[in-house]
Amino acid sequence: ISWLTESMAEGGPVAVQDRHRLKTSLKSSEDTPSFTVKSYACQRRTPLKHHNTFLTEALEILAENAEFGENEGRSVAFRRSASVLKALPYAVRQMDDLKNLPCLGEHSQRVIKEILEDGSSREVESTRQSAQFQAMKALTGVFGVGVRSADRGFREGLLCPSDLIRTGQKLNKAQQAGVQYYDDLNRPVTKQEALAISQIVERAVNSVLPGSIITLTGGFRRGKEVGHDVDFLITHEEEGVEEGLMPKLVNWLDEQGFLLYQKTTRNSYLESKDGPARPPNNMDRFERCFSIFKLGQCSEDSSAVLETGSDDSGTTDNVNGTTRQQPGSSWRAVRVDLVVSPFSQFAFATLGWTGSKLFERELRRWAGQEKGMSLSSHALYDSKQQRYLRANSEEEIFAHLGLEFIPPCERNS
Ligand code: DCT
Ligand code: MG
Repeated sequence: ISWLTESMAEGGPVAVQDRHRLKTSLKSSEDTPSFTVKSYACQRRTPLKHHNTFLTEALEILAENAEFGENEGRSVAFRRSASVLKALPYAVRQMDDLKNLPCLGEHSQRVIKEILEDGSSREVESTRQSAQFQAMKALTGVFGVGVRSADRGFREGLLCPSDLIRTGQKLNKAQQAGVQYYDDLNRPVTKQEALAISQIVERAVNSVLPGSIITLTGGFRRGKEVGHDVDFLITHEEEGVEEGLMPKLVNWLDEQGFLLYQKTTRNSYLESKDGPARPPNNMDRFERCFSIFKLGQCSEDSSAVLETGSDDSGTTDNVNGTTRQQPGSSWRAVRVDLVVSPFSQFAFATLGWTGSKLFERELRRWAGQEKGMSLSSHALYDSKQQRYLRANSEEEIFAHLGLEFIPPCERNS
């Protein structure tokens, strides 16, 4: 579909202002390509840039608001609707364009209809402007503050991160770091910064366990230009030598002055012990380090990124009891997740850590509901055959699941 590739090549998601151009390229609903959309996100190709941003952003506000209210079912329903629209090779202009599409519930359709007819949805706009939504967004934007704590805070009258300090809330170490580096951590991490951090991580890993394999996962592996953090997965072909790697890695990084904060969790996954039962949160069983890196600022006119060593050259400023970095500082704080996986689980870990979150959720749902299998970031268990299915690559996992292989850049559901 050449017009699609053309508009993608021009760069940028197809936003509201591009709708007119798309309208003229597809004059009536008869011109809308007949296009079947599969109902699981893991059966679809979802590019990063698509044609319905004006609708998906609205639906995702409602999804986020449902998450703030801990209404998971409602949140997933809105996310699934948005995801279907992301996979369409055309911009939706009228309700007819939605005929035969899966996953579009009544509520989502009502919101879409209003946006198509009036340009915006009252429910979405009032949500966006509500004090509760804004406070929840600001408070959950603090590293270490989850929906529960944010909600408790809002009920006590807290509206923004500085209120956490002003009212003398008891904060754990993660939350203290979250408040301290709030501005930096809410500024998107660029690909250039992610690559600079990759170089540091490579240097660190290679000096503590030469021959290790390091993969950039998460949004950057899916082709995103920016992210909220940088995710790495580390392994070694010689099964077993990766044990104990994380503490050494963290030590190295810390000694070199790259870590502003870190918390490491041990690998608690044992196939023999855990069995096929899926852990409640499949992400938390690896040896994992949640960290905040201190990264030298990118200079604007060159691709070079200064690496900040142990000399403490960054300037800080104490504001309302929180330490804030001054604009123009020579370094910035960046969230980095490090995960170590045994080589035999590496394909599953790569698939599980590449995302998107919805794509992962749908893969697990597909495995369970359609195949009688249980998928995690560690393993795939076939309940009918009562055995684990081994895999050395993502392609093999898709094949076990009876799915067409979807490359990372098309997992942006
Ligand atoms: N993941 C998941 N389920 C979760 C959390 C994470 O399946 N509840 C997986 C999918 C993505 C990967 O872990 C990394 O998580 P994030 O960094 O939160 O997501 P991201 O896609 O990398 O987004 P961003 O670009 O904002 O970092
Ligand atoms: Mg990420």
